[in-house]
Amino acid sequence: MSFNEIQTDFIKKIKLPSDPQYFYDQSVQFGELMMMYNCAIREVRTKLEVLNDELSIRNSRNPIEFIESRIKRPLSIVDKLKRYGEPVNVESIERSLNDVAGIRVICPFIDDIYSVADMLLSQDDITLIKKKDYIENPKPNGYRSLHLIVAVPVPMIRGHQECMAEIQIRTLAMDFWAALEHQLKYKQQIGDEETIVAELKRCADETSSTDINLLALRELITAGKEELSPAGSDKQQPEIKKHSALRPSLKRRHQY
Ligand code: 0O2
Repeated sequence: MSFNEIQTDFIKKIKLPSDPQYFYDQSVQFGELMMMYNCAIREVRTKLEVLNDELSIRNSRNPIEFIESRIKRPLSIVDKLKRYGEPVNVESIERSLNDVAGIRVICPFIDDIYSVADMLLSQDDITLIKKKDYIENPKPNGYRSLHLIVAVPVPMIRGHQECMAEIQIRTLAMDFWAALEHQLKYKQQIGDEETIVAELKRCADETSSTDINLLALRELITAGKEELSPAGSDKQQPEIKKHSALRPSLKRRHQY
């Protein structure tokens, strides 16, 4: 076998494009695109952290428990492009995928989800592209979360670049269920499918009831506190001391 034949065979096996210049150009562009998605994540994270600080002073508690983020793995990118029937190249990623940059915001209570979303979307430079409310309309398996696809301008040397990001906002309880369901079942073929799917759905519904009960409990406690506190007292003072851009809970987990 000649060297050329060996090279062609190798390229076929590892499924690399046979044109080395095209491959080189694509890998450079891929690196630049991923860097831009990373910057978009940083932009959105900073906005969320600032909002959390501001809302924590206004409401005397933190509406964000913690934030995670991730860049979609190359294999998942390829899978999704193939699923959409799109060619696997850098141009398709930018054109067809909205969730390469992913940010997950975990809130203590259901109403915090909507406060955080409203505050974020009221920012001048954030544009809502698509909203999927899986809390109003849970998925058949019980999955709940608010998904926002947003466009965020990323400051680059050649000017601002609009970049898409997916923001998933959910409660601690919704996150707990989704994390376990992701491990146990999400996109997997398993035995005794019917029973497991039904059990997971039951757990999701119970988790959702707990969310509603905890919100009612918080309202009850807040109403009780307001009744007990003397009129005119400065309720915000102790919370201002707690307020810090480096709250440990915001640093707890970083990637999903
Ligand atoms: P990963 O591993 O998180 O990256 P569409 O945009 O409409 O073509 P898509 O992308 O499936 O369809 O959008 P959707 O429904 O908004 O879901 C996007 C993400 O939400 C998923 O990303 C998951 O992170 C999460 N998700 C959606 N459904 C479920 C579910 O049933 N269980 C769990 N645990 N998570 C879910 P990826 O890219 O699929 O996966």
